[in-house]
Amino acid sequence: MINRRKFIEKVAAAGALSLIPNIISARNVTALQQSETNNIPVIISTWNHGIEANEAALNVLKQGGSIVDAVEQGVWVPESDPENMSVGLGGFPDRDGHVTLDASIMGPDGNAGSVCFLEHIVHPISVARLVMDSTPHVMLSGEGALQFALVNGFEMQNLLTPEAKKWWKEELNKSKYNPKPNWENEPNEHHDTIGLLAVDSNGDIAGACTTSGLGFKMRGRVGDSPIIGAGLFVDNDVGAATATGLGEMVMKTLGSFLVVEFMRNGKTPQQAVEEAIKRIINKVPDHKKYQVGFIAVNKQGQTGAFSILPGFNYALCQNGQNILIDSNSYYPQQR
Ligand code: SD4
Repeated sequence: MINRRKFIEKVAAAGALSLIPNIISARNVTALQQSETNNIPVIISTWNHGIEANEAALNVLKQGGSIVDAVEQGVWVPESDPENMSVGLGGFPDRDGHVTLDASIMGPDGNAGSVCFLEHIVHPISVARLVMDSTPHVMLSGEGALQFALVNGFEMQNLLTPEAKKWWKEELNKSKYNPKPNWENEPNEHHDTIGLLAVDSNGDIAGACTTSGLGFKMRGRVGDSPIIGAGLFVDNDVGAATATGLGEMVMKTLGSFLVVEFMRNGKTPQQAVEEAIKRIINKVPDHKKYQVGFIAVNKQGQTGAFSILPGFNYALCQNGQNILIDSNSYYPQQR
């Protein structure tokens, strides 16, 4: 994972000064949002890499692209970054050394597409989009998803970078085939899925979520990210939510759908994500050892973020600023 210091150094070294994030704590965000009268367009996404993804999504909107183009092209950025070890190229492999990808996308018309257990394709989000746009289905998996991608002109590529391979070999040496390696000690490591949500100036909403999933997972394991309602959910009447962290806990509570339903019933995005985290706390006995974070946005452009453990951050692009924010968490300290 690229930690925050490394990330800032990288961005600064690239001379991309406009991308250097202001890092602020979640407490200041409420004041920042309340002082604004117009909250849309807004783009919100998970983790450090969200800054560059938001920037790319915003550029699409500025150039008159659709909200679905914006979320898709936003998450392309971490998908094609070999240094990002949780998404697309360079993603952590499973315990057999294969990089297997999950992705999902939803648009304002309520349509959805996803792929899971997809190998060899750098941009699974675009395959998910094609499933959404050009098939009567919502989800394609594994070999079928790859076949569909190849028929439609996607090219196969080796996604296992030397660095990820080295990591895998080290894990092989030290692990006892635990599919959740080290998470008890490092709950924010080995997972940096990007979930990106956007609302355009018409109030139309879309979302995208893409990941290589849990590093060193069992072969064939699929997480929450490609499951509509778990890793991502969009309802154009209400808002959208996406999740990061241990997908098993999100799947057991259908987290993103839950967040949107809380918003439908009148909660703000912040109240909604906090309730969804509390649901996991109440329902999943093992929850203290593992991280889950949600971000959410409603049709008015209000946002929310919350996690089980500290260490989760997200990027918020709104009102001319693109800032990295530390999320509040249920437990103030790592358990
Ligand atoms: C998964 N939720 O496959 C994903 C992993 C993740 O940040 O979010 N990492 O369980």
